Amino acid sequence: MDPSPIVALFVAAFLSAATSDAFQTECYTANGKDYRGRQNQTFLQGGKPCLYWNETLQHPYNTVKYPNGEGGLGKHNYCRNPDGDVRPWCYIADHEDGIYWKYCDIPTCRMPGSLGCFTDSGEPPTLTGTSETSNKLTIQNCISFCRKQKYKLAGMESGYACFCGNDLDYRLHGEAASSECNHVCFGDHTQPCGGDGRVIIFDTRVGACGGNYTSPSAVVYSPDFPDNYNTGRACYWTIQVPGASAILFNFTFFEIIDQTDMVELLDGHTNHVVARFDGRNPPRSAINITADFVILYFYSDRTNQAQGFAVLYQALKAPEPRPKEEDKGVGGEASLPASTAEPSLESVTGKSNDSTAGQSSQILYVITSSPTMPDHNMPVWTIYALAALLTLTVIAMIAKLLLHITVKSPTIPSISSSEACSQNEPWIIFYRPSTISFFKKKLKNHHGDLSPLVGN
Ligand SMILES: *[C@@H]1O[C@H](CO)[C@@H](O)[C@H](O)[C@H]1NC(C)=O
Ligand SMILES: *[C@@H]1O[C@H](CO)[C@@H](O)[C@H](O)[C@H]1NC(C)=O
Ligand SMILES: *[C@@H]1O[C@H](CO)[C@@H](O)[C@H](O)[C@H]1NC(C)=O
Ligand SMILES: *[C@@H]1O[C@H](CO)[C@@H](O)[C@H](O)[C@H]1NC(C)=O
Ligand SMILES: *[C@@H]1O[C@H](CO)[C@@H](O)[C@H](O)[C@H]1NC(C)=O
Ligand SMILES: *[C@@H]1O[C@H](CO)[C@@H](O)[C@H](O)[C@H]1NC(C)=O
Ligand SMILES: [Ca+2]
Repeated sequence: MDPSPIVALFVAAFLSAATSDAFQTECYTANGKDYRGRQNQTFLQGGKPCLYWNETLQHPYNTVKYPNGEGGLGKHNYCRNPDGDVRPWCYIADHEDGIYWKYCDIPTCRMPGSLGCFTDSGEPPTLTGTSETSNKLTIQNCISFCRKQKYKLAGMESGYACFCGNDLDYRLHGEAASSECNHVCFGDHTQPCGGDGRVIIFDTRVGACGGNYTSPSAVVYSPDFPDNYNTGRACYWTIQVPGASAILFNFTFFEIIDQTDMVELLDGHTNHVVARFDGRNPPRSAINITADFVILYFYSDRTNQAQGFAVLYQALKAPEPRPKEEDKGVGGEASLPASTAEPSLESVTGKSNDSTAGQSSQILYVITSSPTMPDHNMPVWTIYALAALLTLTVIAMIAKLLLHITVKSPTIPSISSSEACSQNEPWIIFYRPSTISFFKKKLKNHHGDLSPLVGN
């Protein structure tokens, strides 16, 4: 009479119900930097109207400074996140304490795998499993911590606390507005890590290196998402949907910057590589694979990490055996628009003689034996070029660091003091998330050059 398998089943059912909402979301990143929706006020009902980005010339973010649509800016007044904040925001006409912008609470912007922001009184905690605190907390640090202990849920609070659990009743504690989970993660100031008495909860499958999917649709994230993927990752996910005639893959987020990191889709039965994407060759349309079993493979080398990808897959049911009426002229006519309706679709069969098919045995080797990939087939000149590039990057980074130290240190001494005493508890006192949030607010109003994340 052990109830845990039943509980696990319920959690699984619940989580898959949550991911079926994936088709409604307009965000696949945790901070909504990919939001391109049309909400133009800070709250859907009764929010403050947003200013047009082509009319905010007195502020750092406007279309004169970023004329090429960087960060989604344009001649509109929709909420955007061009500076890597924890969620989309916009400038507003009036101000509070000299702050001329506000976060937007956008119901349609929730990354699949994020279950929302919930209240946590602590008695008992909303997630009752293990917990830890860390001044290097990121969303994925917490998720990995919980995933390693086989929990299904991970929650972050106040920027530095991490809670694990399988508790189904987290919703009973009350859902809060997403804007109440705006504290930055101490380990990454571009991610939201809950609030005071507010826990932001994630499915621990987000950012796992591999997994097995059988539900008709889901979103698979690159390893370590929403952090950058680690070096030397070789991960694979199986997507096997019984009864499916085809599986459609839509890369809703793709950020891989070099050619040596890659994503592949393989026919699960033949292990043929059907599609391969890297920094030079990003996915440009959805991929329709006529198979019920697909393997998604990801590989990263030792340099140039990036945030990775989110891929939404949707299995298409095998068509029911049709009665004869399809042979009549009407049926043929009706099916014509269906085939031309989505010209952006790339239709590939599992038996495609892709030019990269020669490599598939290597991939298969990786999959079936060990998760390390030999990278000895690199010409010597590439190594010299890479070394030169690395040197330049290091110089650039040092220069940038020096610049930052000279510009920033007078304004926020608390950060450097927190580094000094990070071994003990007192850092919590110095390094409040609100300090960082406040610092960010200052940046957005004044010197924009200090927050150069637009367009990256
Ligand atoms: C926001 O957009 C809606 C519809 O797109 C429009 O009717 C409304 O006037 C806009 N509000 C503002 C403040 O621009
Ligand atoms: C900004 O863009 C809007 C929408 O296209 C337009 O109505 C408005 O006149 C523009 N403002 C300026 C200052 O160009
Ligand atoms: C996926 O299935 C394979 C084969 O059944 C198994 O070895 C592997 O551990 C599973 N992976 C996960 C993450 O459950
Ligand atoms: C892929 O997903 C994006 C974002 O949800 C959507 O806008 C786009 O239409 C989808 N593409 C296809 C071909 O389904
Ligand atoms: C994908 O391919 C299958 C089989 O070739 C086809 O039935 C289906 O209509 C295609 N789906 C889309 C969205 O093109
Ligand atoms: C398949 O092979 C044919 C003949 O060798 C070639 O013309 C075609 O481009 C190949 N298709 C792909 C997708 O590589
Ligand atoms: Ca790389």
